[in-house]
Amino acid sequence: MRDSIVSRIEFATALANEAGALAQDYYRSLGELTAQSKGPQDAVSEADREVEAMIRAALMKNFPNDAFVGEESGSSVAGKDDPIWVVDPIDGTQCFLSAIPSWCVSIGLIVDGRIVGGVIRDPNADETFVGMLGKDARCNGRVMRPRDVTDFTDGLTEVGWSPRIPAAPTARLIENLLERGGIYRRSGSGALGLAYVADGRYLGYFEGHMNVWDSCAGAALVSAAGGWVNDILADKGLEQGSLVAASGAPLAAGLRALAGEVGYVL
Ligand code: LIP
Repeated sequence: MRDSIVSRIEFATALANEAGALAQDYYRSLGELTAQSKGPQDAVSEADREVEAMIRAALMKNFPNDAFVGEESGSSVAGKDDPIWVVDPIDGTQCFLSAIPSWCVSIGLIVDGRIVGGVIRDPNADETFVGMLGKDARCNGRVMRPRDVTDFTDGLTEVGWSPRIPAAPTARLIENLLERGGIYRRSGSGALGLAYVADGRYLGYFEGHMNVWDSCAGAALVSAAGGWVNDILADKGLEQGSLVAASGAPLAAGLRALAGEVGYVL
């Protein structure tokens, strides 16, 4: 299976670059898109749907026995042991529709119940992040490493939030982070935030709940880069999403403590 994981990630890398170009075409003509609301702070347009359709068709053509989980088109039926593709065609949709260049294409791969690889494409910055468990994680071919700090005072930490969870615990977590001398940032794309942890640009990332298509590829990048990320597939995470926390390994205890103080158990 390892060879087939390598070939799948290689295929997904080229596909993510193509999908990023298609998304960017839509991004350049935002005025022609029709945005719809799926709920508070949860928008979608034909760009999301068309980019996901393109990714899904290419993956199913080349790997017809694999399963697919997509933000916009749902899940295909998976055999127990089938590889599963987990795709967010445009992560950071709210930013995308607001003409803020903080969004990406995210393609994750699960084999035998484990996240084994992922690709994140940011066409705005012309960066492609690729990670494979047991190999490494790279940004445009450069090997990535998370920061190896043990506290929050020497860099940025992203904290995400969505109306899927109560506001108070996240607000308190941000306050506690600032009290520790940390600096809070919110980009609007959890996938890109996790890629930045893998690349040492962020000290860490925390969000009380993310859907699996938002977090899968980013979790793969952090693990492949040698960082720490919680098990986002535990407790039905594939179906229901999960809390997401990631950092360099030395900061994991600090991030767990920060989450624990506001009631999130990691
Ligand atoms: C987004 C996530 C982000 C979360 C947002 C939204 P989308 O994904 O990346 O972390 O806080 O609510 O879910 O909806 O832009 O694909």
